[in-house]
Amino acid sequence: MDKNSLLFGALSLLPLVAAAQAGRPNIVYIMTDDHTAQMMSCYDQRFVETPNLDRIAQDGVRFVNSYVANSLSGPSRACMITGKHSHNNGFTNNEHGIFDGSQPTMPKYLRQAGYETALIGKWHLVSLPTGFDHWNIITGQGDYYNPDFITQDNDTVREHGYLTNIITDKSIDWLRNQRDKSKPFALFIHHKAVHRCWLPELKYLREYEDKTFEMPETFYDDYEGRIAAQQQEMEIANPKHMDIVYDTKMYRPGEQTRLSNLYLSMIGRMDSKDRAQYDWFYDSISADFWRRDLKGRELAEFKYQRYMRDYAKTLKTLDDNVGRVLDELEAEGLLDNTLVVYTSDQGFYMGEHGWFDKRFMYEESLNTPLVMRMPKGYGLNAKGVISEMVQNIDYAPTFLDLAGAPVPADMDGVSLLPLLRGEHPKDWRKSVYYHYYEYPAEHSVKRHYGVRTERYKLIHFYQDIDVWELYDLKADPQELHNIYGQPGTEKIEKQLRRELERLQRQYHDPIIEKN
Ligand code: SGN
Ligand code: CA
Repeated sequence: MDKNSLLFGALSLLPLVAAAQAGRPNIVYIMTDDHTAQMMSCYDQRFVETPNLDRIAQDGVRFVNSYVANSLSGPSRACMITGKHSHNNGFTNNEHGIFDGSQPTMPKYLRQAGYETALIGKWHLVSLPTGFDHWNIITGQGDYYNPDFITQDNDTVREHGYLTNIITDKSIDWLRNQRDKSKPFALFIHHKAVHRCWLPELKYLREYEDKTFEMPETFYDDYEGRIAAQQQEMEIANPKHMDIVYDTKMYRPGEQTRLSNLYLSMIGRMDSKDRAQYDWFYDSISADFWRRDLKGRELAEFKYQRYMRDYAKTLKTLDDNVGRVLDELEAEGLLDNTLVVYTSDQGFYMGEHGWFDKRFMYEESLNTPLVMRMPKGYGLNAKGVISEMVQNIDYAPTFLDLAGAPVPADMDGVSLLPLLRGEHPKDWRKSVYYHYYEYPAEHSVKRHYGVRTERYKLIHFYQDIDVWELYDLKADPQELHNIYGQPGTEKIEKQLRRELERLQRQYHDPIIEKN
């Protein structure tokens, strides 16, 4: 064969490759850590602007009833990747879990279906990733400044710069230079941002400094009628929970707190020039803070403002970086053939009930932001708000369905494609199941499971307590009044307990046998 016929042969294949690609949309899944809907302007306008995250929603859909199955990082990630509830994927809590990487997972099924798969950023499942053609993960929770990454050869390499930017650089490099361009791909971009302790990129140190954030109405909640809420350890005001040095950066030489050494080791990773800039910024705020000697509510409100500002700054870099990924997809002509998903591993408390952190089945942390921009040409014509109840166990079935691969019967989640097509199936789920396990542990949130319907929420806290809570979300959206056991609630209690049991049977949660 001469050169010309070789060239002709190659050219004649091109339309086939293009057709194959057109038939198989790509997936870009961006998941952040502890990012909550209150801090995303397409959900809530009170606090910040997130133009790039909102862009996804503007061009696509925004889920307003999007829930996790277990509001904690590792478990949530395991749910996402397996399409199964925690008891079925085996990773129930961060502290004692090791993800069994030999089990079938969504990226493995995608590979079988001919996709190229890549994972970059936070993994947090202890065992090394399986099912990805390419991966590069941060160590454990990772570091914002000069972070360490684990390579596919299991080497740990320190990178230079700010983590959120580095994760994006690596993702863009994979998209541009490393992937096999003859295959559809699924790229998982997992950020550490905006996880505690909210260390901003230096260029945004001054952002939000002039803003005074509105206090949530429930900031001074007294937890009456809610025993588990009384016993948590995640209060902004409590010096043993939110650390004045580590969390709010009010360091001064010689100041020793529970987490001050951890803080110093984290900021100690910075190059000396960067560190000087960082210190210069926080030192003056800190000096002023210590001079004022704040007490009581003044101190609590000072901590709240510092928390909100640092979280918002850290988020700003994240929003920029999501914009970079969208721009890259657009520039490469990939955007219209890609499902772009933006979500978080759970919601978070921004001072509601006086808290930071997550874990509870109450709204702020049960919810997680979820927006999607759909590929064109597959009939995924939904636009705007989707209000059906969805859960993070649905992502795996959705991606498989989109790839044209069968959804395994043992997955607990369901494909969201009908909703993305703009349908409103009559038999769509009317309730979601939740189960949180990490206790005793940091922040002291008791074990609990429960069911949420459109209007009600029933929770059972167990292990070293045995307490039920019931909320009417219509009458009490802030979940301040536990009406369990009150006269007049008998009927709804019975219905919800029945629904809870039905879900536990459907998902084979062994807890039901112990009840
Ligand atoms: C760390 C944080 C906690 C946080 C957990 C779990 N403490 O342990 O505040 O709840 O992670 O978060 S810290 O002192 O190390 O900052 S998760 O999102 O990864 O589940
Ligand atoms: Ca998290």
